[in-house]
Amino acid sequence: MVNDNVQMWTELNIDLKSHDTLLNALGPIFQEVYLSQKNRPAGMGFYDFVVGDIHGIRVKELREHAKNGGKVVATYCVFVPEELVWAADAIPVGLCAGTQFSVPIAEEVLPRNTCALIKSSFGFKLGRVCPYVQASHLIVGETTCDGKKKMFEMLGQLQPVYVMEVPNKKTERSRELWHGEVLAFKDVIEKLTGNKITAKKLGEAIDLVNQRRLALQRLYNLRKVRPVPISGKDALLATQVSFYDDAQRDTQMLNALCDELDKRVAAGQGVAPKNAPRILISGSPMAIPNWKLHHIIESTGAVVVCEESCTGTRFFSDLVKPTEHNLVAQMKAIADRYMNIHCACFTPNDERPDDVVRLAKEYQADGVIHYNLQFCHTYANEAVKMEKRLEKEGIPLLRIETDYSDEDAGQLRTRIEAFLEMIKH
Ligand code: BJ8
Repeated sequence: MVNDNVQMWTELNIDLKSHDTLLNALGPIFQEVYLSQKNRPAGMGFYDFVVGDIHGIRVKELREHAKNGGKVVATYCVFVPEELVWAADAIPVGLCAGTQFSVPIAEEVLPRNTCALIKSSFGFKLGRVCPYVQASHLIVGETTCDGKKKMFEMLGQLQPVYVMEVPNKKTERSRELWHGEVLAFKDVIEKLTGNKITAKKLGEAIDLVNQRRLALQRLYNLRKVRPVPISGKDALLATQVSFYDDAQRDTQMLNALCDELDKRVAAGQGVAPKNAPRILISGSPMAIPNWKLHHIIESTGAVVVCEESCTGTRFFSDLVKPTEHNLVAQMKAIADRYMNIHCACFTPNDERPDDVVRLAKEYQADGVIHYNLQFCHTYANEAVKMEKRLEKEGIPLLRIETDYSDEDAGQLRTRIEAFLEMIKH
């Protein structure tokens, strides 16, 4: 199996030496952050297996698909409508970009004062250490922020890239622009795959992705309970894996996990004491293996109960509304659903603070931690508004600005401990 993988990685033009260093570093981190947790649901065994074989079986499945003439489409943002990819019998893969490992590689080309997510993703390609990037036939970018826009231009010199234009406002005109972008994306995918997207195929794809969203909603609803039956770290991992696992299998595994959590809830069994401080995290996405903030928070005795982020509620809260099986209605329903993601790239984006207030109440959060990747100006600016809004609502907020390195871990721990002390009283 290991030799099979090495052969596969070689065929994908992976830098084996560097890749070994990456995988060897992941094992001990996963042991410390995940496997050391007590009282984990048995259903997390699947996710442990997925991480333990992170560049193995799933990449093999993608390769098999490609050998049979299928295409793999890589994405970085939850704005890219994956339904269209599935409907053309291609496989979408959300790329990770959550590790410090690839940041210095990217810094050889990109300005250092760029957000870690952008540097990490570019470094994966430049350093040839990610088999998912290497296995993809097309990378789909978007115009959500300036750093990404410019990075995609450079990425396009190394691999085929297509960029979707995400509008910056939520006006009628912007909605029309976005609808046009979704239609254009359909053409791009049809051309890439040679497959026509029919109403029947699109209907099936909408259902496939909606089912996974419903399973994630179910998981998150279980986190509203006190005591909470699953740690924030485990829930985050399950969400992160949803970005690249097979959607049908992922839905099954999520529902199996939720069945187990239902029993825990019925038995009043939690992963943390009933009175453990409950934290809602709001802000930038946390791509695998970015578990830094959750690990710090949960090792102080608090528990993360919700993430208002694109590796959280923004990923699955809205479904594509069911429509008649005709392409015009389906494409409109898809465009409408994706325009409803309250990313900080929009101006204004007043719905996001509303969401955070609502979620804090629903999840019985004792406090909110606003998580901002350094050099991400859109979220940094929204933090100011968020602070004012939450103050009005009497919800304590701590603003954190960080990157993927561990250099500030001690300082973050001290600040988080002080925040938890404050909200306990
Ligand atoms: S829909 S949040 S996944 S763009 S890369 S904006 S952190 S400076 S990731 Fe995002 Fe789509 Fe919006 Fe969600 Fe800031 Fe970094 Fe830009 Fe980032």
